[in-house]
Amino acid sequence: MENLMNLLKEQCGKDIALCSNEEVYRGLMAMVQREAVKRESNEGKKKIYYISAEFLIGKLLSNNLINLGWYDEVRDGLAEAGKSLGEVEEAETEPSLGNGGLGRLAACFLDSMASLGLNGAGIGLNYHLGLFKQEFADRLQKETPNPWIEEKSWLIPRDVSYSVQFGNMSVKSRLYDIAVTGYRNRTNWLHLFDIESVDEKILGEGISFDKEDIAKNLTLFLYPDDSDESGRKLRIYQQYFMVSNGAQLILDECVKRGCTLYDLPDYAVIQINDTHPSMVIPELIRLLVQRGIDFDEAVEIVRKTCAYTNHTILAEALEKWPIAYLKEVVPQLVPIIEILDDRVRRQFKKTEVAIIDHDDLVHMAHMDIHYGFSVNGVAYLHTEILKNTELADFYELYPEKFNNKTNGITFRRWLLHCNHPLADFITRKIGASYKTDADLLEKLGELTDENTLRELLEIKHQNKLALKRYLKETQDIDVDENSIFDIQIKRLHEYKRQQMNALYVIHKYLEIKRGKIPSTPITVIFGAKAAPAYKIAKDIIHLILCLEKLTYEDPEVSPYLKVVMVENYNVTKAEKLIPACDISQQISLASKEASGTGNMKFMLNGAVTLGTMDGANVEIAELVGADNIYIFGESSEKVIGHYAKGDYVAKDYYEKNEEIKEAVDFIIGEELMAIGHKDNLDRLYQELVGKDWFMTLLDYQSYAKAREQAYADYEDRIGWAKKMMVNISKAGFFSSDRTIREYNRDIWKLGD
Ligand code: 26Q
Repeated sequence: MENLMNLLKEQCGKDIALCSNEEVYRGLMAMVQREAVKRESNEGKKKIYYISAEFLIGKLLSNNLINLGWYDEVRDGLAEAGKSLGEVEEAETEPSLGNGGLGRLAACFLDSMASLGLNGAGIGLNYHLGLFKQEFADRLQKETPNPWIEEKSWLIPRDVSYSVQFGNMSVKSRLYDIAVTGYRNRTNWLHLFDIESVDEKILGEGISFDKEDIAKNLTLFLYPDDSDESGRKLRIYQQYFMVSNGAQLILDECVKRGCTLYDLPDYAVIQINDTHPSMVIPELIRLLVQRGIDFDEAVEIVRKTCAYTNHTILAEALEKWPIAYLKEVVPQLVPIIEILDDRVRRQFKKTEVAIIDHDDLVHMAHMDIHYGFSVNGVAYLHTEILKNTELADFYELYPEKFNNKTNGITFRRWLLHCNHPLADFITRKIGASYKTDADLLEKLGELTDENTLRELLEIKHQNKLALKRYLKETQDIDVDENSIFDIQIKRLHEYKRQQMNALYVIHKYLEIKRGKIPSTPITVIFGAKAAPAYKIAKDIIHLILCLEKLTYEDPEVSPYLKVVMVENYNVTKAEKLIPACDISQQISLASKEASGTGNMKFMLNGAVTLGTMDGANVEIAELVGADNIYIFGESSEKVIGHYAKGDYVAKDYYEKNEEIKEAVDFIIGEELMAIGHKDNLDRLYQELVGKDWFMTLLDYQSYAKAREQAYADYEDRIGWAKKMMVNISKAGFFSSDRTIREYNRDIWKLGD
């Protein structure tokens, strides 16, 4: 006990009781970093490089304390000095180096790689401002910059620098490292590349900036708005900067470990996280040729080194770059891509599998599939859809390359750190071994006695109280801890159908106004950022914020139904929301959500899922059984059929169902018009009735029915606690340790 606190005192240069929370935070950060470096390792011949444009790592202090085994000692020592670790954590800024699921997955994977002792590293970019900060003004989303790098930060500057050549200039990079401590294990590194000339002074109003001035803006933001040409080109600059640095670093490291470059696949495996880093393929070929290797041989070396993960089947997210942009930004890659395309065209007749299409667009995913050795989806259903529908032409050519790796989450952050009461409860009941062997959670399934179930309910209640206090402090919102906490937190996208949740809220509101009172009050919580140029997504946020005001300020309604929209939803907020959730909303249009990972976090923390048969919900349903999940909506096959036939007509559902019509009409009714903006509400109404591309109305009726059933079942508290316990006990499968073991077993093959 004395030891760590003495070190901290030394570090801070005075008694802890006299330090500010910021001083304590910086002292602990320095101690963690020193220890992390001591535990550094780079053993083993072969190394996995996880290259990704996003690493949504969240705050790092507590997670590191847990992984180093220091947490309890530091928390208790601080308490003795009159300090609270929780308050010290507040001093840390959250790096927002990701948009959502894909970036958070990369962060969970780094944690698991280090915790399993794998020789691995992450490679990405050091965005100074990351993703925008969301503020609400006039019930609309407003974007502002989100600086996170302070004078003392988790970034460790290194003496590593590479030169990166673009069409019109060359830049010099600078490497920064963030330690990734393994849980009771060694340290790996997250390598983030940057340039020195980035200049925050080019910021204009909100998050606007001069997109043309690449030397000053290259790593200023997590890829910005790509709704215009200069935004799209900046994205290519960022991607090439990332992969060129990454490829140079990988080759240097491998050569240092004894690689001749001909045997590169024995020294390195590169996991390409979605298509954002796909240019690593032509870049590596270019560098190998530059270092004297014959072109054909270079292609084969790269093919054996690179593996691709697909995270989406949404057409707009599958990157296709105009060759003209590439000629301007990365001219040295274009002849290589043309040869790669030419070879594909000679070998295969189907033009659909070409890399460069007839509109001169370069299909990044096609390049990955032809010139990598593995293609994986991120949940069982998603991989099946890739094989049978989306990438069927490729599956026919290379069945052996396709494999599934169902996503996972790190239990260190998403249970041990975010939900101490539940983690302690589990330890009391089944011992601590589940912390390294998540499958042991199964043992909880045997605990069906009423006392234990009541303990579980009490933990949930305490977590709800904690969230209530947090919402009061941060947004001055009052919620009832005895209400049902019904939560949907994720990026705002039409396919995720926050609008369907909102329509149900309208329906409930109208019922209450007509005198039908819910047995238990309901708090519907949303958290979501919308892409700055995504109009309908922003309209949906507007609708939710209008419903927040409507329910909150109406004394006939607010005791029974409240809508809350959490501002600036991020990892830190997720950590507060998830432990307090009763019902986890996972309601995407079947076939569209590749996996989802929030669904897993909620389940692990004792929420019950209300969801469609989409993404990893399918596997959750299989594991917990029909009694412990609320499934509704049309199947992915039927949905894919509707798209193929083009036979879905939203208006038919609107006209035929009174409940739907009433809720949709309410969007442009006088109550909301008095609160909100006509433009936004009109546009949303038109979209729902006239288009509804993601088929909200198709599933509304079965959604409302399933949700009612969940609310009715909630009344039986012991019955509900049983469902919670089953969910927690079956969550072991979704540990990212399991996922990473599978990646290693089937793709990376690092050996021991
Ligand atoms: C593409 C082109 C231009 C601009 C931006 C993009 C872009 C940016 C981010 C495309 C996709 C993303 C992020 C995708 C993402 O987060 N996908 C999610 O990945 C999770 C981890 O596998 C899954 O659980 C989610 O289902 C999936 O939506």
